[in-house]
Amino acid sequence: MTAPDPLAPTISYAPEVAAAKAEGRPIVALESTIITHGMPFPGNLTMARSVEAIIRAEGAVPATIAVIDGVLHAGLDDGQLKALARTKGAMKLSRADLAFAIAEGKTGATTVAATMIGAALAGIGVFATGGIGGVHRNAENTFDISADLEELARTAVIVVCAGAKAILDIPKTLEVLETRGVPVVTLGSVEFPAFWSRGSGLTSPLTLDDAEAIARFQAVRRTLGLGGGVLVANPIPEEYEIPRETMETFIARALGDADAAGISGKAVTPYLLGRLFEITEGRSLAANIGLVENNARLAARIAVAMRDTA
Ligand code: PSU
Ligand code: MN
Repeated sequence: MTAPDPLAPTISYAPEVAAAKAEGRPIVALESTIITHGMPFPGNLTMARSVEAIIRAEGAVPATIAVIDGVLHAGLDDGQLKALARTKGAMKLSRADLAFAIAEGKTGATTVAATMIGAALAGIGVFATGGIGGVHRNAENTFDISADLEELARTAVIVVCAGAKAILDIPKTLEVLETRGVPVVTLGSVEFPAFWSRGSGLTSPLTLDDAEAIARFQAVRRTLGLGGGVLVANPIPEEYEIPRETMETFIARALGDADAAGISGKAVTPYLLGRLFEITEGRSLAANIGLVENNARLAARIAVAMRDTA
């Protein structure tokens, strides 16, 4: 037996994901930071299980990406999902530290950026999440711009989200995506959505009306050798929507609290998300779960359609 080659990235596939890969069936990647740092327990576990069930019901296979004790996983069993949902100690992994967690045998949850990397290594072209990281408000002073945006520019994975949270500077986020050549496509609306709200007041750079059109678009991008991802924005279902003006006052409070507490770096996004769940007394959590489920359904349909356009 030779020692494992540290330069060969090894992925541990869940049996269901390995079978889907072997048979060429559609697969949807899911991130794990939303579980460990994006939602409180037990809502995070409810969400993780229900999105997996939705993806299966659409005829695709879910593959939650995470690093557990130094092993990069594509697909977690229910015990692993439960342990991740309860843990307080997981690292939050992006491009900068994904390899560190593997090299050092750590457990870490993958952000949008690191999940895209894991998905691409695993040959998975679609990924569903809630919201992406972006340009933070006051970024002109803090330089706080999520590595998610750079990853969208370099890694060929379609990311389905519900737009960007208004804790971010949404116009600047769209500007950076445009500069980096990342297509932003809103499903069925000319307005870019703002996570809890169906609208942001900003025009979506592009609009498409169904999963098949999104799959075709990425196929043409691939043919042209363009590389990089596509950001698909799927507006929150009306039944879960929280009006923009209502959220804005809550966001202002959360931002003020973050400032007063001196929160910076990687801690900013998780802190703001946690404060908002507290301030809205769970209303934003129900909305968050509803929109992730909606995104999982669309991502599964895109994965099915991509198999047909491949
Ligand atoms: N926005 C959300 N929910 C989340 C996140 C962002 O509405 O859970 C998580 C995602 O994992 C995203 C990460 O990739 O936060 C971005 O963190 P940062 O801003 O530190 O790059
Ligand atoms: Mn940041």
